[in-house]
Amino acid sequence: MTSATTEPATGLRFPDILVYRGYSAPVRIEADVYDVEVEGRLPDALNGTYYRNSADPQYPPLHGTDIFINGDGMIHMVRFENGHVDLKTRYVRTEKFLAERAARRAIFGSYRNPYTDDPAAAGLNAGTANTSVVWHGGKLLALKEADRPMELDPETLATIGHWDFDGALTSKTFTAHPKLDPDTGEMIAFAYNCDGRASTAIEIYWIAADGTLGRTESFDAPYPSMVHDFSVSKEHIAFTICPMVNDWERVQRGEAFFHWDDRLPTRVAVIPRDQGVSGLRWYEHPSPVMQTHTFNAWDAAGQLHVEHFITGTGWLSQFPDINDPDNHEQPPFAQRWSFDVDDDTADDTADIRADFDTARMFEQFGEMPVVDPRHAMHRTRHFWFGTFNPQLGPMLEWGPKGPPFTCMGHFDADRGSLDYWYAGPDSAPEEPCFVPKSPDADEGDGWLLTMVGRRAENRTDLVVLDALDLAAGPIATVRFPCRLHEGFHGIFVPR
Ligand code: V55
Ligand code: FE
Repeated sequence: MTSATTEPATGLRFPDILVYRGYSAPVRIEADVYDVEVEGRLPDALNGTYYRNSADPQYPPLHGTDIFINGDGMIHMVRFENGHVDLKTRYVRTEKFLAERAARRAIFGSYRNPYTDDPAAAGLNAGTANTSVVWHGGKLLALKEADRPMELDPETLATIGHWDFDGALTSKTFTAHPKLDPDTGEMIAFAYNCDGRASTAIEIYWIAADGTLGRTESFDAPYPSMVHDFSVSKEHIAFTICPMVNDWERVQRGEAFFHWDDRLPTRVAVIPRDQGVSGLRWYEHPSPVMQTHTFNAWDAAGQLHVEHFITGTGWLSQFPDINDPDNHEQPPFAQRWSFDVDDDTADDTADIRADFDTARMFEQFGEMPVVDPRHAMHRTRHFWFGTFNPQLGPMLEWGPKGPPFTCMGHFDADRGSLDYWYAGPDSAPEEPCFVPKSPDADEGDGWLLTMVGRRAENRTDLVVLDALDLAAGPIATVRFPCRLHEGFHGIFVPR
C-alpha cells in the first residue's frame, strides 16, 4: 500500500492548538451504538437516515499545526426506525487514511499543498472526503472539493472507492455542494482546480436521476480561487467567484493554499441551464465579498434570484489576508441578489455588468443555510440556518471556526419574521437538516434536525424541532453517550 516506514513510537500527542482543543478535539472513535437514549417521543413518521460528514484527524499534523477543514472524513449516520435510533460512525477509507494508518503517522502536510507532504506520500491521493454527503443515482457519496467523490455503502458505511461516473468525470475534483432538482432528480454539479492545481477552468456537470453524467461544459473564472458552493434554479446556474485566491507559486513556496486579496473583484457568472456556457454573462459586485453557502436560487419575471450568505471578508479563520494581516473576519449575513436575465441591452457576453440588485434578507448573522429540498430551485418561503441571538443567550467561546452558533434560526419570507431556538448554556447547534412530515406535506411542514454540542458535558445530542415553531423547543432529543466531532454538511434519506 505504501512505502512509508513505521516510525518507532515516541508518544503520540495532538498539539495544544485551537483546532484540537475542547469540544473540537479529535474523536477518532468509530462507533456503533444501538438504541441510543431518546428524551421525549420521536415522531412515528420520522423514518430514515441522517448522514453527515465531519473532519476528524486520524493523526497529529505533520508540521505541528493545521486548519479544521483538513481532518479525515468521518461519517456520522443516525438511523431512525419506529422510534428507535441507532448510531454508526466510520472514517472514509481514503488512500490518505489507509497510507497514514499503515505508517502510523501523518505523511500528508498542509491543506491541499503537495509541496508540504512527506516523501512517503508521493504519488498517493491526498483526498480527505470530509465535507458533505449526497444520495443520488442509488449511490451514497462522500464529497470533498479537492478530490473525486468517494462511494460508501449506505448500510455499513464501508468505503467502496472513488466514483468517476463510469469514466465520464473528466476532473480530478468535484464540488461538495452539488444541487438536486426535486422535479427531475437531476444533479447539477461542478469542479474547479480540475487537474489538481490552481486553474481558472470550471467544469459544469449535468447528471441524470439515474446517475448518468451526460453533459460537461467548461468556462474560465477571472482568476483561480476557492469555489466552494454555487446556485442552481430551474433555468440558471450561477457561480460567485470571490477573491479567496489560489496562487500556485505561493503553494509551491509552502504557503497557505488560499489567501484573501480584496484587490480582486467578486464576479458572478450566470449561465442558462439549457443553453450552457455559450449564454454565460458576467456581473460584478460593487465590492469584494465572499459567498460562504447558498440557500437557494429561483427565477421569476425575468429575474434570477440568488439567496446566500456572504461576508465582507474572506475566510480569515482559516486563511490569511495578504494585504492586511490585522483584518478580522466578519460574520456572514444573508442576501438576495437579483439579476435581470432577460435584459438584452448589452448582448456581448464579454461585457461585465454592474447592474444587479442586492437586498439583505434579514438582519441576523448566520451560516449553514438550508431550505426545504422539495422546493429547491423554486421560490421558497422558509429558510433555516445556524445563528446567534444575544437576547436569548450569551455568545460561546470561540472555536476554530469562529463563534459557535447558539441558536437555530428560521426566516419566514412571507411574514418577514424570525423564529429562534436557543440551545441552552454551553450548547452549540450545528447545520440544520429539514425533513418533511410526509412526501406531500406543505413547504416547511416538517422537522428540523440538528446536532447540538453539549460543550460542558463533552457530549453531543441530536435535537428534533418543529421546523415552523423552533421556539417551542425540542420534540425529542437523541442523547449520544459520546461526543461526535463538529461536522459540516448532512442529508436525510427517507426509508
Ligand atoms: C470549506 C470547507 C472545506 C473545504 C473548503 O466550508 C471550503 C468551506 C470542509 O472542507 O475544503
Ligand atoms: Fe460547505
